[in-house]
Amino acid sequence: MDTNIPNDLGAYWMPFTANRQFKAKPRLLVGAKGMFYSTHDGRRLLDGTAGLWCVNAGHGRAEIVAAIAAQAGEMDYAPPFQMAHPKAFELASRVADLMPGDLDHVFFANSGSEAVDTALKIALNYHALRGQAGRRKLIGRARGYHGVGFGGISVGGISPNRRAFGGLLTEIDHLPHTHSLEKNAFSKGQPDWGVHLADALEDLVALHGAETIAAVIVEPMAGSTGVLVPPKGYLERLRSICDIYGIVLIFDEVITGFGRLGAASAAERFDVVPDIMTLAKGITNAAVPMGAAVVRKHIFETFMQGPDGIELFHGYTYSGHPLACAAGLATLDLYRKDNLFARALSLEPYWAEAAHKLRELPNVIDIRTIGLVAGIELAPRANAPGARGYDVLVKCYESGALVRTTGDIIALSPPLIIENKQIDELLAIVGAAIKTTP
Ligand code: PXG
Repeated sequence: MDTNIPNDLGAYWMPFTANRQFKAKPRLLVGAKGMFYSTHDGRRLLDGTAGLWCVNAGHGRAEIVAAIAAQAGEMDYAPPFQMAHPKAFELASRVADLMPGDLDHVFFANSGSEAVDTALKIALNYHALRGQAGRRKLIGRARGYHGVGFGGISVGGISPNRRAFGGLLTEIDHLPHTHSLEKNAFSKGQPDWGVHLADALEDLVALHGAETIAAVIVEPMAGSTGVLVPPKGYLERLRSICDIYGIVLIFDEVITGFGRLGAASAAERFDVVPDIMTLAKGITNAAVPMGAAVVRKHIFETFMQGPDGIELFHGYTYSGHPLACAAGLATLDLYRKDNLFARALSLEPYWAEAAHKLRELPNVIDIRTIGLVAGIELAPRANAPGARGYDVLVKCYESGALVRTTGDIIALSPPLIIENKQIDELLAIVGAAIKTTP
């Protein structure tokens, strides 16, 4: 008997969910430990997605639980405007230490979406402070996901999001995305083809004029829209074009931050330092919501040289919330103690091998891997895009693994504590689901 299902599912309007489909056949998670969730019907579910790309150190880590509990007892909340508490400074320093180059200053938010809004606003304000208020345009990329704020959906490149609300911000343009099923299917790591796609930024500069462009925002590896790995040389070229034209380069590292690609950041892995970086998810191992925008020294200093008084008219009631900071500090300690970023890197070859073994299965048209991420793309059913992917997701759930699908692309991103035999188990469940899904 499903004793754990609440008797009324009506009031809760579920996010990014087919509410009616779900409520007809609910899938409730009621517990989590290590690599596993437990379900309302008493089953164990191997976590193939680290929650939602966020529980990088695995579930229910005692050190994080203890840190949150202790902080809740000591001081539940402190206002962040004109006041502060010590752990916010400590966590900011620790995060800055982990990030490359002179990404030295950290602004706290509560989610990836807020981190993105923060980054875009900082970029606009930065130019205005330098007497370049004409730089208002924000450039995103097709198939980019930057959360659901008005800024994020506008620079994002997901058509339903943009069509619904994204047109409200008008000073927006987009680069093409970097994936080609013809040119770089079945790549392990960075594909060889596609560096030239960065030159589209030159075209946008020619079209709009550099003096109107504030920032370019990209995910170094696009996650939500199906694991799009940057071609070799692509991020470097974006960096150099931004340098030439004084455009602020923003890396949205909400997914890639904190070990997913085998380094503290994608910026470190790819050796390209953006001007602003957004973080969330793994910053607290998802135990308490938190996001952050990290900025380079020259940007921060521009604000600090402005008129005396409040330098940036921006902030949230819960910026640097004490519980989030406590969770963040305990999380960073765990990442270091367990050496999890290096662990992810060392697992990468085994992970890639295991994922690419599925390439002979029916309907598999691409597999792409990097770090502890795999995207497995299935051919869509005629006239029913996404249906095959959804069926695979449900089948995996029923046979003991949590996976994530976006349309017909299965995205896997397990906690970085995964063992080889669990990699085998995960890919076996996914493989069987693909094989038996018409
Ligand atoms: N930027 C990126 C790159 C993200 O992946 C956000 C911003 C927004 O973060 P918040 O915390 O506001 O949700 C994200 C979020 C998926 C999926 O299915 C991924 C996200 C959110 C929902 C679903 O891959 N990432």
